[in-house]
Amino acid sequence: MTKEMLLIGGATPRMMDRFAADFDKVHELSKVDNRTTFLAEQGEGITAVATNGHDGVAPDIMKALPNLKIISGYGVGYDAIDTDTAVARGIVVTHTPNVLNDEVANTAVMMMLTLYREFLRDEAYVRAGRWHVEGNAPISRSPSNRTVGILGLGRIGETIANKLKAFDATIVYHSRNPKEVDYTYYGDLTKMAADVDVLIVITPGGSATNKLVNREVLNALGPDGTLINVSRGSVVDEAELVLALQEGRLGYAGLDVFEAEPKVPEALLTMPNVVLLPHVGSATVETRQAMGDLVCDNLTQFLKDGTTISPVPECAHL
Ligand code: NAP
Ligand code: 8YV
Repeated sequence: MTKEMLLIGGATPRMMDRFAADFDKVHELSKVDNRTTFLAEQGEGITAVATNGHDGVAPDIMKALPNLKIISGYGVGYDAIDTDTAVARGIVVTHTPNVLNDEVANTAVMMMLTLYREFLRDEAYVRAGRWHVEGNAPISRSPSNRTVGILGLGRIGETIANKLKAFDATIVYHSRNPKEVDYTYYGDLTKMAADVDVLIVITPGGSATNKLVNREVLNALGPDGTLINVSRGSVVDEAELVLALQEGRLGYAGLDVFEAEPKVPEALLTMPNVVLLPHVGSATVETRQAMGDLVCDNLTQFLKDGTTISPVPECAHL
């Protein structure tokens, strides 16, 4: 039987070389003219899919691949993949945990530092020649000694907490279950938001966390508070976030993720108190290479002996 895989989204040349070494045929969805015809003609032969956190696997694709055995995801978040259907069909879903902890944590911390020190404002001040004309730029606020609440103290959340020790932060956290750590646990997210300077959101996306950061939480964070979101846009009620910033009920926001990427609410684009990034939390050469290697390693191992290195928890028993 020929080994055929489907690539959804892009892949680096290094990944393409690995796919070519492991499979007889690599179908690239991005190069397909008519998706319906392609799926009808080729669907039966495809046993493996490589995809990313944004595209996942759409229901029509899942349905059109009756012999699918493995979905290898590029990214740790897999909310765009229907794991219930995968488990029911015995399809293993894998993801890329841990290899990106450091990078995503760096992104969260850098956004926090940027917002406190107003480096984007100050950099623009120099470029616009205002230093010459207007003299010294206005001063900013110190990021040191802040109380930081982490919503989702998992692999990345703990890495963020460790990095913030260098800034003498007091760390508190909220998740569904308390962990064996020295940080103070809050069972109530709104209460935690009221007690912190900065709320960093780093839970998974999906229905369980949908709009967890709502109007009440944003109000509790308050006019001096900072919201950083490096998880998924769905975790924050984006319309309420915009309103809170517009009405001065929330002070600052650092956003790497949005509800309907790549769409960013128009109102945010002109706000000086927000930092907006195009979902680049893990986007460095080094980390993306490690993620790509893990995507390929999962496929290679599966082809060899039917096991995988990093299945998502729902598929660990398969
Ligand atoms: P993880 O180790 O599974 O940690 C997730 C944490 O969220 C856990 O502490 C979990 O604790 C908590 N959590 C889950 N559901 C919750 C809920 N309903 N309410 C409150 N807390 C909840 O995951 P990770 O590896 O740190 O990754 C986290 C997420 O970051 C990913 O799923 C992905 O969406 C996002 N991410 C974004 C980027 C980016 O580029 N911006 C990059 C990588 C990852 P409990 O189970 O105890 O609740
Ligand atoms: C990736 C991510 O940018 O790991 C995740 O969950 O969101 C990011 O690392 C994304 O998965 C690639 O599409």
